Amino acid sequence: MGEPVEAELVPITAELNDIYHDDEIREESDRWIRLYNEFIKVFGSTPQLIARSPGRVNIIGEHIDYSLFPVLPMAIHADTLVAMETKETETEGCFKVQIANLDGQQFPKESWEEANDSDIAIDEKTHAWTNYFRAGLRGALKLLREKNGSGWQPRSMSIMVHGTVPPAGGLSSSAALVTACSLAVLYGQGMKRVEKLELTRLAIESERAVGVNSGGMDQSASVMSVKDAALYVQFAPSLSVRHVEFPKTNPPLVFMIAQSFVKADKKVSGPFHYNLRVVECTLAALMLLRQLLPKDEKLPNPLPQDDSPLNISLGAVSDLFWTNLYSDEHTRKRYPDAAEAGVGMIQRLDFFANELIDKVLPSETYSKKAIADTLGVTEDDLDQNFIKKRFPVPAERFRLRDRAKHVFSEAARVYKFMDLLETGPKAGESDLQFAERLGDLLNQSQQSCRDNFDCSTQDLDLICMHARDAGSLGSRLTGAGWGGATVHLVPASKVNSVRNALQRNYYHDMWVDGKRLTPEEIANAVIVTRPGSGSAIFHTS
Ligand code: NG1
Ligand code: MG
Repeated sequence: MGEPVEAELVPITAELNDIYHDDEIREESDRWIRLYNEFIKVFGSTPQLIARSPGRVNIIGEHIDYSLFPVLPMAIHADTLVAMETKETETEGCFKVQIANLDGQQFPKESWEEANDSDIAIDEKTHAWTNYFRAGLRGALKLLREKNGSGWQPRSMSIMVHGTVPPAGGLSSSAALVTACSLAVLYGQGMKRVEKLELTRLAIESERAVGVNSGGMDQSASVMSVKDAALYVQFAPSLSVRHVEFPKTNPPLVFMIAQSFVKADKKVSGPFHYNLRVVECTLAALMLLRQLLPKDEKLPNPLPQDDSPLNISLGAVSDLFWTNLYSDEHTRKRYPDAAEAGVGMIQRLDFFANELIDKVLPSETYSKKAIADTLGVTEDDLDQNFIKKRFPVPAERFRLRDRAKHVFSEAARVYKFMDLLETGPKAGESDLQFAERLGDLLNQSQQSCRDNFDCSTQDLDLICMHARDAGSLGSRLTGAGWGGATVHLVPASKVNSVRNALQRNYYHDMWVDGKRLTPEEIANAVIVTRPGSGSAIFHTS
């Protein structure tokens, strides 16, 4: 296990092999040169820097980061590049922004002016591609103003973007874009020492401005990953990460990513999917808190006011329960079977998932009224503080029990997965048997995402079934779900068998957006991946 990451700085380099694995450099350097030349063609001058931030695949720990439980993603080599040049402003009191994309036809060029002290406007309704840049720009300017004092004036910026993370593909294209944009603005506007943790926090906040009440996993993986190591991310008591290497096994194990081509565009489906799950997990936490606390103990009042869903989280509630259990005779009496269960973190989480939740949240769904009555607040309080605040969701009923069961069981699986990585194969156990135990955890995660969290689709289930039949040891959706990508733990000797099975059974004769998939798109739909490096600044001059 690597050492915890202190206030490390985003690396500044002029070497592509600091960023990519050797066999990726050829295709990437062609792309970088194309971006550099197109920048000169469109803006008539050369970029001073290229900021880069990758997408990520989540190995295990799905939909638990906003409940403050640790997760295990890894950066992939697909990334967003942001080439930038800053110049003195021409007109006093404001600065100019012009932004283009290497895929000009898909993402049209925009240019506009901003007043020096403007709080960059983002219209969530337009879903403009530049909204992600605006989100990054807003966050970066806020930090720059804090650091430089109020007299500081931003310089005008020319930006050209190019991303290779498939949009709405469950590989965090949004976090890669927001993070790369924030990094480019910070560095381009004069912050020559960018701390990884500071950039990560900024990117997490910025991304919420686009209308998704997201957790912090993607931005953490995008910024803080290092080559050849997965990233163990903890959110409580504060954001911290550890680099995790995989044990060498025989046969060697690889991770494969398979796209479903089902667009999971969270900006559009948020109120019915992602943002609704955040509300359900938050309400489940409140209901648990109310019933796990002694009757006479009041809920935190007023109910938490700040934006993030992290103020009342399932992670915080379970921590509070176990602390109370050991310090409060009254709680121990009410939950006698908890005392002997909750010795280690895994036992505590399994106890919640398998026993406590069914007792405390027995109903399949809860109406707003039932929740309000249990909490001793009005339905309007719930609307104001959680259901309609900032990320409004239209739901009137909430599936609290199953969401909570998923979260606690998934959090336990992350700890189990980490334990396995740390201990390696048991005495007398073959590497393959050991790998099968890792794979089982991934399969259990997929089942819980499907049955308890309801964020899978039949396409994702189909891909996982065919991959397992063809030799994958563990297959699951990765990212928010509802489409997007899947991740598979596969012995190297089975990679072709899995790829062929998916091409034969899933991608064969497939149409996306009215067009048949080309052989190249099918070939790129299933990739072998490995842990890539995080954000970096490429200094061109
Ligand atoms: P995606 O949609 O794959 O980028 C989202 C959230 C994460 C996490 C996962 C589910 C955003 C930006 N990210 O990831 O915080 O909650 O879903 O584990 O919404
Ligand atoms: Mg995303």
